[in-house]
Amino acid sequence: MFICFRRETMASSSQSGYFSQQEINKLQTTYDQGGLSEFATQIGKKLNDIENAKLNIAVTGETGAGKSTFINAMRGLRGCDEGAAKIGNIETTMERTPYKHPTFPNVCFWDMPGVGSLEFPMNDYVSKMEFTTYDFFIIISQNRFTENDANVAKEIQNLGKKFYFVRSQIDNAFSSSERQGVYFDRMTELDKMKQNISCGLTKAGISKPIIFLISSLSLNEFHFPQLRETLLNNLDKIKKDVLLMSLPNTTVKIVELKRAQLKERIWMLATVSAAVGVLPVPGLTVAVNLGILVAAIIGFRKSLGLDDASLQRLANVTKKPVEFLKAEVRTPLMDEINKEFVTKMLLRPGFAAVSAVEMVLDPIPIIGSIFGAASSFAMISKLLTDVLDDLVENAQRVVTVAFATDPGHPQ
Ligand SMILES: Nc1nc2c(ncn2[C@@H]2O[C@H](COP(=O)(O)OP(=O)(O)O)[C@@H](O)[C@H]2O)c(=O)[nH]1
Ligand SMILES: [Mg+2]
Repeated sequence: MFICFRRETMASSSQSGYFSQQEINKLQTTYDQGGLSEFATQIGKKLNDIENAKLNIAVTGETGAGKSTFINAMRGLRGCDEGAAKIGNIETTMERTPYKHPTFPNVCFWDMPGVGSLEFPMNDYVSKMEFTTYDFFIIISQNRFTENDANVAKEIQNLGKKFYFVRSQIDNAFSSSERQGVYFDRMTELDKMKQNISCGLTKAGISKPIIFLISSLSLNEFHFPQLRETLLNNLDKIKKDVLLMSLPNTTVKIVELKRAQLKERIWMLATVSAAVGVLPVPGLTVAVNLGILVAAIIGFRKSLGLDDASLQRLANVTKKPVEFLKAEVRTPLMDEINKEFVTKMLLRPGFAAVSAVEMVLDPIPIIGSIFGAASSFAMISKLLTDVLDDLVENAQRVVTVAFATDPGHPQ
């Protein structure tokens, strides 16, 4: 059901994390002086900023540490997939290699040669690897972190940038103990190992190192979920948005986070769609920019990993037949989305009856006074909210089946 109205979900969209208080105040002045058109132009600029924001992530560590495997995991790829970083490759290059996200090319992971394999000193490393250009750094090791790792961290620290220590291949450490009949509580053991690493790094001069112990082959185990959460929470609003949308849907929680973030964009999309170059649409009582709506819906679908390529990648990584995942996608929103389709949705019986009581018109204070309840803005907000909720329901089902371990679902 996608044309069912949910009051509580509308209410939660009445926030505006993308704008600072100062920007919100400025928007009021913009509207007072330039009217709706200028106001909508400013909102459109913010949407463009979100769309075009880039995220550059540096991944460094010695050969064999697990850099390539990690870079693939973060992009939902296996080592054998097109565009994947080669696994087990003995580095001969002194260059950094960019690996773009397959769906969101604005997200780029940079595979850097380990410092230990270099002929040039640390200062040169910092400039050759263009340290100033990254949003944050991941320093990977499959074992203890070395003096080189600590030195790299200090350089990053000097630049005032964020870095995270990732001890990879932790599954190997556990399985070899378990094979020898040594069983322990995983979380307690992980804490102990983390404590050890932390002591070592502190001795090497890194205060309060942030450490995660992960397996790049198990995206929901060990510290991988915490790592994702920390990376997201340490970014500013727009970059957080960029990273979040690029994350493979490995948990229901990730899909839920995506919903919350996309919901915050709805009032902005509704503003530009109700105000920028609108033409009357036959049969509709309000004027809307259908092109913007079509693009928004396709964007939602992509962010929620429901496009064919993303479903195929998820099937590959979880070793499930892709048909299995596709069977969970049951919505007309996966058919061709075009202007006719969106018009039909807006013309559904009862759809236009959005009352002022139901509709939250104040994502930022000024919105309520610009648009009335029976406006294009109200209708578009409702439409996009319904669409988003429907797509999220489908994405939730997909992730549940993809990571199900019960015998009814082949592994
Ligand atoms: N079991 C396991 N193996 C891993 C993991 N990460 C990397 N590997 C393996 O470790 C080896 C080196 O990994 P690679 O990503 O090529 O390291 P790089 O040289 O730092 O890029 C390969 O054989 C990988 O399959 C992991 O998290 N778990
Ligand atoms: Mg590699």
